[in-house]
Amino acid sequence: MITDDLFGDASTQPRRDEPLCDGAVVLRGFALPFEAQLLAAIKRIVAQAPFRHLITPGGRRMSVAMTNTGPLGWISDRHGYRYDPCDPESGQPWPAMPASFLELADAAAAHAGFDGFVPDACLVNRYVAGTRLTLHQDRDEHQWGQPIVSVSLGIPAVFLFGGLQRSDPTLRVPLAHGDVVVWGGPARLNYHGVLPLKPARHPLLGDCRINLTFRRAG
Ligand code: MD3
Ligand code: FE
Repeated sequence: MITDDLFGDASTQPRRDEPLCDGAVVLRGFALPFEAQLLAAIKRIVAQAPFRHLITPGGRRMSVAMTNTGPLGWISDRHGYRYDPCDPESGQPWPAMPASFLELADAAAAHAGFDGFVPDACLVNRYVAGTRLTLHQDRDEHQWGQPIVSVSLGIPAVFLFGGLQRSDPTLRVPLAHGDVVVWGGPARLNYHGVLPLKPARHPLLGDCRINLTFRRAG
């Protein structure tokens, strides 16, 4: 891949694909060419729909701060989890999905063998030191035939990838700035989570990690 040398850190960490299991692949550094556009777009989204800590149906405040972009946004409150076209904080539609987001999600899905991925929801998760995401399944989307594309930006995290039962053993996958994971087919309903983040600093994102999760929800 002749583009490897064009992207700073990527020249010491060449782009490579790491299959995790049947249907899941890590694309190291795949988002780096989109970095500037993604960060500018995230600023615009957050100005319109600020990060907030959602409450779980059990009444707990999530340690991850979230917002959304696209026709549908994932929300949680005391009534349960669901996708909604409007931000409950403002009553307004979620900010429109930026073109750079759609381009990256489509390119990553196609690279992993899923042609024609058109996400209608992008959950934007913000982590700081200590933030974690406990093991869970993503079951709120009806389109289980469509992949999920996840983009990691900022400080590193360790992703936990389990099986179809919560008690199955988990694989630990370190994810760095620019890494993209495409989850499809058989891996779509596997339990997964994120270990508590260690304090760190990233030159562009400071003390946080931002994860974009693209889905077909409607
Ligand atoms: C594997 N987010 O928002 S993204 C989530 O880093 C979520 O913010 C994590 O889990 C994060 O629901 C992980 C990667 C991911 C997303 C969905 C999956 C992995 C997945 C669905 C099935 C299997
Ligand atoms: Fe998830």
